[in-house]
Amino acid sequence: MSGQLSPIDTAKFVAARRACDLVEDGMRVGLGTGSTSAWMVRCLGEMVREDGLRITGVPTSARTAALAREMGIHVLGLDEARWLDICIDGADECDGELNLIKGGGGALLQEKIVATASDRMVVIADPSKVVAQLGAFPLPVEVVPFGWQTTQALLQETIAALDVLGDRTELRMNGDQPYVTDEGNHIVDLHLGRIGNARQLALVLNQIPGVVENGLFIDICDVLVTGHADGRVELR
Ligand code: ABF
Repeated sequence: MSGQLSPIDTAKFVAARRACDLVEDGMRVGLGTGSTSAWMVRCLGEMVREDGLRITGVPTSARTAALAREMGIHVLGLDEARWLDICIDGADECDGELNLIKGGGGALLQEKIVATASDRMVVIADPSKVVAQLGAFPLPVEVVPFGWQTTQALLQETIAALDVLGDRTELRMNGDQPYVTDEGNHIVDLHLGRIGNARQLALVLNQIPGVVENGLFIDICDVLVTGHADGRVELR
């Protein structure tokens, strides 16, 4: 399969395929969102159809649910599955402590709930996602639609205050036409450049009225599977 793929898609496929080896018969599996996760769903579907793997898939977005069903994976909602054995999902950035920026695909709320409700969270990524410091990728923040531009202004003030606290965050937001999530909330992207203290920022952001969740996944990821265009794969 990797013969026809671009180098970046080969890297994503390799990571996704290796992560599927961590899935055992009978597991309840959180299914991530994004192009790397789509490779994982396809690989799991093949294992279900060809090898008789019996799993229950819990998707993190409507589009992942549709793909999983198309691949022949038995899909349940999180409330029916209640707790998961493993979650496999992509990321936008992953640092040396396996802390993540996620949500570039607009599914961060379901992704964070599913990832946290799993015994093991596995991130699958191409090398471009592995960074020394989080923040180059715009940080998605999910906010309720009511007064979302006011919430955006509160976010701006809060980030500016963090500068005073030596967090060295730079702020540029674009929210003219916010992305609307599966839950009907809005996504505001924080262009921070670099995040000095991701743990502190994750806590502060969710205290702001109107903020539902943010794309910083702190102490949630257990394993990083990095795929390379030459077929190599690394687990950490
Ligand atoms: C989802 O997929 C999001 O949390 C993340 O932003 C995105 C990564 O997409 P891709 O795998 O296409 O790079 O997990």
